[in-house]
Amino acid sequence: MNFLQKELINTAVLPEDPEEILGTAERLQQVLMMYSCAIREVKTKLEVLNDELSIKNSRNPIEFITSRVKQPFSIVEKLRRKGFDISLKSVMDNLNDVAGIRVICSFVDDIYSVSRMLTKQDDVKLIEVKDYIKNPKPNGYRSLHLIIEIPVFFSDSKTNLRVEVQIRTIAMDFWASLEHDLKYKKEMPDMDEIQQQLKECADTIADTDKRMMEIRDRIAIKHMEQELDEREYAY
Ligand code: 0O2
Repeated sequence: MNFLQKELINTAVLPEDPEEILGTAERLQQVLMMYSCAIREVKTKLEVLNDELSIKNSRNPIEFITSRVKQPFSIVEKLRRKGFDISLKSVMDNLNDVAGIRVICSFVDDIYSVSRMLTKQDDVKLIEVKDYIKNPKPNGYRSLHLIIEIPVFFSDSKTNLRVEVQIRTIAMDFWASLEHDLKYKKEMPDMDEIQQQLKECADTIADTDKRMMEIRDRIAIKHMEQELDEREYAY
């Protein structure tokens, strides 16, 4: 029995009957493999966009990309929490974030450019947008969330799979990583004060992200002016 099978038994995805265990574990392994292929496809799309834009604009809009396939115990926990059946069909029908990709951009306007360019591709179907940048969460969380669906071609079939894409700046990502740690520290006595400080940091980060774009644009204008001057001088 491998690690995945043990984990599935512990989380009750697998049936009690040992005869059925292998079949279900194999099917789950196959489903998770399909989601990991979907991630690879979306990552390739993002990398292509980044390469093209880096030549066009002489800078990379994407700093880095991370991804994960949701762990079986998190899948089961989410199905339970949302009141859905615990089955493979239910995973594919009801969960949008089994495949997750996080795209970290340099500037806020890069977030929207990347999102536009990805979702206008004709094999990408946009299912849902949550814009936590225009509408931050009360705790200060900012990020653009997209649920997209893409076709993935296997040996004898095509499957449409959903992928959650979270796009944010480096600073927003830094904030979210620290804030995420709070999730597991509910019993801290000074929780309110920490949450207040995190909210203030989120607002400062939003202001800094905005100012960084303004500075970038001023530098770009200066470059253009210098180039024009040099050309005039050359004539
Ligand atoms: P983890 O551990 O990162 O996977 P839904 O997916 O729509 O059913 P929800 O919560 O409405 O559920 O979706 P939403 O708001 O799009 O958030 C999904 C993910 O965004 C979360 O996944 C987090 O990764 C991230 N996120 C959302 N809100 C916050 C926040 O306030 N702080 C931080 N740090 N991250 C946030 P999971 O599954 O909750 O967690």
